Amino acid sequence: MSTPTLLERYRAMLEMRSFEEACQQGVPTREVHGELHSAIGQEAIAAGMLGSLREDDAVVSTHRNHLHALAKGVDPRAMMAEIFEKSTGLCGGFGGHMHLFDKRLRFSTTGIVGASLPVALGHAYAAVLGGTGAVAVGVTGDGGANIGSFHECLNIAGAWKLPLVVLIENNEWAISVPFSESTATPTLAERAPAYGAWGKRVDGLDVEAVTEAFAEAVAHARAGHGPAILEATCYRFRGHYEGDLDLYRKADEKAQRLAERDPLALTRQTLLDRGVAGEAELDAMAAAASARTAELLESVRRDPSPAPATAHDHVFVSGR
Ligand SMILES: Cc1ncc(C[n+]2csc(CCOP(=O)(O)OP(=O)(O)O)c2C)c(N)n1
Repeated sequence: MSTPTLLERYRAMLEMRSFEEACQQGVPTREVHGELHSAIGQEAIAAGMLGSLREDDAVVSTHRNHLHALAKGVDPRAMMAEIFEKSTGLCGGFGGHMHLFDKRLRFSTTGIVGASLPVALGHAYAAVLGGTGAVAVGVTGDGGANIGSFHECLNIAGAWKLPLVVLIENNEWAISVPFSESTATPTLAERAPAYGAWGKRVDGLDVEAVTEAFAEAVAHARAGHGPAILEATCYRFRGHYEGDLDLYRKADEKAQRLAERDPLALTRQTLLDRGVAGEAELDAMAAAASARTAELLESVRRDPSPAPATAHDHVFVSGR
């Protein structure tokens, strides 16, 4: 990757991390209700999605969804307002962090594990019927890859050569269940031949490697060759949700991963090693990203909550 591009990806990763950190602030203050799932430690995967997708491509994400939305180009202000349950949010503050939808950009999420793939499959089928050349990306975790719908969707996508890209974020844990104890094969990408799919496992901390592999997966699906599975390895830095006591992971495992597997620290080191930028410039970049996000949060906090009279809006039965 050319150095300006790596620097741009690094900037995107800084923005992503500061976005997640800003969202965390709303949990103890009770501005954000329900479980907030942070993707800190997984930024290189979302940043690796940049540059490969068209506006009319669909992305269907999971409960850990903020960074995929940013990668798809969803407006960060409208997203943060939704997460902070404001009427200015993407869904008027009714959805909250697990339900971010942007119809124009074909971005959606689901809190139901394994349910992102059937929705993405529908988008992929619609793209074929409409002859649009669009692809659909279905994101899942390693836990979600063991749900029946994963196999069903990939099988039919393979049989019908649908443009489905399955992006697996393998962060080693599905809440308290380690990947090694729940999965029959050492990797998930090696399942690909069973579905007639393209498959690759990539280091999800290496933004350059992810960028290249994601572009390859998208190109495969867009060319009409059928589905692609990209498994990106990473580590979940935070508890499953903010507030999770996280007693199932050993303290030394977490400490080691945090010290050695931080994608931001690794990318920063690459930029320094290649002489692309110096310490001071990279520090300034990080400070600018934090300042921009702090400003965004401050502005979102001034927005109104949805009016109580609208509580029954947007439901199938009014309840009145
Ligand atoms: C159908 C269903 N079963 C269980 C849950 C509860 N649940 C939420 S997240 C999660 C684990 C998901 O693990 P993984 O797919 O690896 O994603 P990660 O949280 O690691 O990003 C579970 C079991 C759910 N939301 N939906």
